[in-house]
Amino acid sequence: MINVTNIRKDFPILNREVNGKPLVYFDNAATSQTPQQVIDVIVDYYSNYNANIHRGVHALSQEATDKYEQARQTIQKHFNAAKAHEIIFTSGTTHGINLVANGFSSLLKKGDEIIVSAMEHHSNIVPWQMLCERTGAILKVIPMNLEGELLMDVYHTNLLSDKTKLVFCNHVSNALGTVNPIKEIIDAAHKVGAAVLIDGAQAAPHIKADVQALDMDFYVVSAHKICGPTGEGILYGKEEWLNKLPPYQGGGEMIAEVSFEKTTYAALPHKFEAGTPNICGGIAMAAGIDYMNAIGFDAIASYEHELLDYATEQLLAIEGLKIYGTAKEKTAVISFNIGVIHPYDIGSILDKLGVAVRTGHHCAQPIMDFFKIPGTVRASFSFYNTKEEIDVMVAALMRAKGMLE
Ligand code: 7TS
Repeated sequence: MINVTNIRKDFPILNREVNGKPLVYFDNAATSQTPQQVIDVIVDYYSNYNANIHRGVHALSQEATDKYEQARQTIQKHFNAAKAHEIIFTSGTTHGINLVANGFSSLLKKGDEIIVSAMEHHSNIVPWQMLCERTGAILKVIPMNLEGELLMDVYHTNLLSDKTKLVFCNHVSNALGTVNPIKEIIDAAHKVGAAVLIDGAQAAPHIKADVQALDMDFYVVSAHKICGPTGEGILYGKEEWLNKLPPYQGGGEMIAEVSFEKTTYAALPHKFEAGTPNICGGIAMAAGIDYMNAIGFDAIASYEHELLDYATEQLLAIEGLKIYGTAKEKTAVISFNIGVIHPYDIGSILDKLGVAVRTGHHCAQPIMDFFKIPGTVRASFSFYNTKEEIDVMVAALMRAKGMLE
């Protein structure tokens, strides 16, 4: 059970006002807020042991290195990776995807096929298109239905073949909230010998994924959606795949020996961690995960579903409101429009009333094209939100509708 009153005390930002109104923060799918426990970890790092890692013999460097490597282990345990060195620190989901896409440049040839889903964030489309341009590989798309569910029959029957080398799919769609059947996607891809990258950016705030049970080849996550800082994230990769991929960036940290004749690379995970990393970011990412685990992901999921059901019912009572993304399996994300009112106009009025929602195409233009709309208003909930806040949003929407219709 979630004690939301107590939890809200951990988030200083939730006390602030916006345009003279108490903040109602419903843009959690873009970035979650940060609890005091994580802010304290960041302050502690810069106040007490800020130093570069893996290279100094002095005390601060040792301390920072130990905390950074402990953070890797916390993240390893959270996602149940077999080995700590299968966790590569990145600057976020986008970085992780680009790292893998770049690595596959040397493993693909003309005519090989890559499959993506129809409901991807741009960061899980564009790097693969660039990979296709470099290699001559062909991009194929798993279509979806009007509920926002993937047409798995088409995937199994028409798309997968022995030409398929890679499959990419998000675990949860950022624009629709759909939870995709990733185990089925992964198992079928493995039958034809293809590798699978799952984009966990939107799943990580709601679902604790077990990378071994799901048999993932790659999983990518951003810290800033799970109570951690921006500019930080991880790529999980199976050891055998990470060993097969060439390094992404060259520089310090990622080498074993350097000479002008020949350079050899460091072992995992350092092979993919060139340069001074976001040390504090990695430590704070683990602190965010610890914070969420202390509440418990089962409790988080069941409370957020309560919010989702409540908000869905309240919103559908508004005349002319249409929800996009009505899959059976959803996280607490609701994308909607009211009549033909432009989502941006609704978002602007909501902002004046203290309610933060996201408007636009949510970096998922193909989804908007599919529904033939310019964008949506998206309200996304977290475990620190309340039904009272949903009531505030609904009242604000009624006002916006009255003004704009
Ligand atoms: N993949 C998905 C499914 C996402 O939702 C996002 C960010 C990314 C990748 C990229 O993550 P980044 O941390 O590297 O930027 N999604 C959103 C969003 O829905 N609104 O703002 C950012």
